[in-house]
Amino acid sequence: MPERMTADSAACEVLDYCEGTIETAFDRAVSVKPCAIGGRGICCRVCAMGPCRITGTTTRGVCGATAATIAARNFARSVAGGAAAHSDHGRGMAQTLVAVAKGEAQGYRIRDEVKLRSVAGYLGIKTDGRSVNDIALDVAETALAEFGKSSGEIAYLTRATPIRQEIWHKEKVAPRSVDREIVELMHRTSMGVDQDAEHILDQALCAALADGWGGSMLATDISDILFGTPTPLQAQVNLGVLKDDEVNIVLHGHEPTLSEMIVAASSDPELLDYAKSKGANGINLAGICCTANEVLMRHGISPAGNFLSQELAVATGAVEAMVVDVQCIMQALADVASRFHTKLITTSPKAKIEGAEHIEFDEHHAYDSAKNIVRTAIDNYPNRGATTKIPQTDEALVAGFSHEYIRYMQGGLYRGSFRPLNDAIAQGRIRGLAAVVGCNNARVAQDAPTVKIIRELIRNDVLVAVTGCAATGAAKYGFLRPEFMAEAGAGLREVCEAIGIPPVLHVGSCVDNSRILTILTECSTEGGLGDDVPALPAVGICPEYMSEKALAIGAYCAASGAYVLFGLPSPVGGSAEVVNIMLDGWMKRFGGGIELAPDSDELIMKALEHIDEKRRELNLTEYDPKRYGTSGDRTLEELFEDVDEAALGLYSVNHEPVKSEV
Ligand code: SF4
Ligand code: MSK
Repeated sequence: MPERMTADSAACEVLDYCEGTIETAFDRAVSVKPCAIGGRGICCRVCAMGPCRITGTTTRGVCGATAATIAARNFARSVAGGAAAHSDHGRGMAQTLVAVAKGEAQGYRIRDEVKLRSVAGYLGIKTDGRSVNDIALDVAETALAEFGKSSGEIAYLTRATPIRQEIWHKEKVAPRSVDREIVELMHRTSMGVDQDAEHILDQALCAALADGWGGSMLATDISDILFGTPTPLQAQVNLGVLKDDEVNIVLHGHEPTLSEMIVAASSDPELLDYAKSKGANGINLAGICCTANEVLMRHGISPAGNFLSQELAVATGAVEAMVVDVQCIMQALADVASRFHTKLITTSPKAKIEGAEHIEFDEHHAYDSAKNIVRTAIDNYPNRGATTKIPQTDEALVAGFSHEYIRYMQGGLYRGSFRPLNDAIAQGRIRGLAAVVGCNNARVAQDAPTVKIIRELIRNDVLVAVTGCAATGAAKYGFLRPEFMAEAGAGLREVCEAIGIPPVLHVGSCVDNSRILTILTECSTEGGLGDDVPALPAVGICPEYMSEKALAIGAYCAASGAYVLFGLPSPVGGSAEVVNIMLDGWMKRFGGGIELAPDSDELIMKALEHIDEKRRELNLTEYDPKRYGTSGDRTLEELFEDVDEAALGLYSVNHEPVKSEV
C-alpha cells in the first residue's frame, strides 16, 4: 500500500513501519473523503443562510449567487489567504531588519551590503555617504510601509518590464499595498458585495501581485540582506540525513529568522560539549518544507524531506526536537510526536499547537532563544528509544541558484548577463524554461507527478527551475546533481555541462518564487526573446499543489504574463465561466493564465506545446531534438578516446580550441 502513496522509497520504509500503529496523513487521505462540491469551488459559506451548495437542480444560493460568483469568491479568498501568509513572512523580515539596523537584534547582522544597496535603489533610498545601518533602517521602514500604505503603488512594480506595468495599469490591477489589497479582497468577497466573477478575480490578481512583487519579493530580498544571497552549495537530502548518534533537530515551517540562529547555536562549543555530556556525538540539523530550503541555500543544512515527510521524520524515532514556526505544519505532528520522545516545539507568537511545547522566539534575544531550544533538544537525547528507524536513503544535491548567481554564472562579476541563456534558447539548444514549484498533496503519490514532469521536461531540453517542496522532491531523485545529465537532452546537457550546473536549478523556498519573476523579467529585458514575459518560451507548473499560497503564486505569475499549469482537479471546476476567465480571459488581457489538469502527461504535453508555440511566434530556430546529436562531456571524452595524440593537441586541457601548428 505505501508504494502507491509515495514515490519516495525512504517514505515507504517508514510507512511500512507505521502501518496499523501510527496514523499519518497518508492514512487520513484514504479515510477522509474530499467533498466533491467544495472541491469544485461551488459551496458558499460566506453567510449564515448557507452553506449553499450548487449541485443537481440547485443553480443559485439562497441570496441568488451563481456558481460563477461562488467559485470566483472561493478562489479569491484562497488567494487572499495565500498572499497574507507569504506577505506576513515578508513583514516579519522587515521588522527584523528594523531591529538589526537599530542594533537591537541579538546575533543578527547585515551580511549582504551589495544587496542592501540594490534594494535601497529599487525603493528610492539614497545610499551615498551613509552608514550601512542608516540605509538598512530606511530600507526596513520603507518596506514596512509597502504593507500598509493606502495610496500610491507597490514600489517594486517598477522592476517589471515597462509593457507589464502598462498592462497592470490599463487593467486596473496594479496593487497599492499588500494589506490594502488583501483587505479589499476579503471585503469584496463577503456577502452581498462584488458579484461579478471577472471583477472579483481582478481583485484576486491585484492582491496576488501585491504578494509576488511586494510581500514575497521583500521577504526574499531582506532574507538575502540579513543572511546572505544564496550561491550554489552541496548537501544531502531525505530521511537518511538524520543521524543515529547525534542530537537531531528538525527545523520545519517557513521563516528563516529563528532557524538562522539555531544554525549558529548548533555549532556553539558550549552546546556541543553539552551534547557530548549527554552521550551524543554532535548536533545534527535537518529541515522540512521551506525552512529547509532557507537553511539549505545559505548553510548547506540537509533537508530531511518535503511536506508529506514531516510526520515520517518524527516516526523514525530519532528526532529529539521538531522546531516549527508558521505554515504547512500538520496538527497531527503533536500526536505522532507523543508516540516517541520527540519534543514538538512551537516558536512563533502567531502559532500554537495543542500538545506542543511553546518556546517563544523573540528576535531581540534571538540567540538566547535558539540556545534554549537547542539545549531542550539535547536534554531530550537520553530519552530516545533503544532503536531508531532511520532509512539509509539519501541523495546528493546542489542548491542555491539565486537570480544574482544565475546572472553571475553566465559571465562572471563584470560580464554577467542573461545573454548566454537567451542565445541558447534562440538556437534551440535549450527548448524553453519551466518553473516546477509547489507542495506535496496527500491526494496524489508524493513526488510522483513532480518527478515525472521534470524528467520529461529535461529529456526535451527544457531547463527547469524548482522551488519549495517540489525542489526537495526533485532533489530526492538526483535531479539537482550536476552529474545527473544522462536523462537530459543533448542541447540542454551541453549548456549545463559547459557552465557546470545541474539541468534542474534549485532557486529557493516558496517566497522565492519572486526570484522566478525576476529571472523571467531579466530574460525579457536581455533581448532576443521578445520584450515581455508572455513572449518567452516558458511555463510554470505546480503538479502537487496543496496550499492556498500556491494559488496566490499561480495568480501573480499569470498576471505577470506566465502560463501556469496546476495538477489536481480544478478548485473552480464547478463553473465553466470561471475556468474560462482564468485561462482564455486572462491570456487575452495579461498574456498569462491558469489551467488545471490532474493528468501529468497532459501537463507535460501542454507545457511543451506552449513552449513550441512561443518559439514559433518569436521566429526562433525550430526545436529539433536531434540537432545536437549526442553532445555533452561524455561524447567529448569518447571523441578523445578515438583520436590520436596529435589530434588531441588541438585542444588545451580546459577544452578550449588552440591554434593548430598543422
Ligand atoms: Fe448562500 Fe448567498 Fe450566503 Fe453564499 S452568500 S452562503 S450563496 S446565501
Ligand atoms: S512548504 S506551501 S507545502 S511548497 Fe513552502 Fe511546501 Fe507548499 Fe508548504
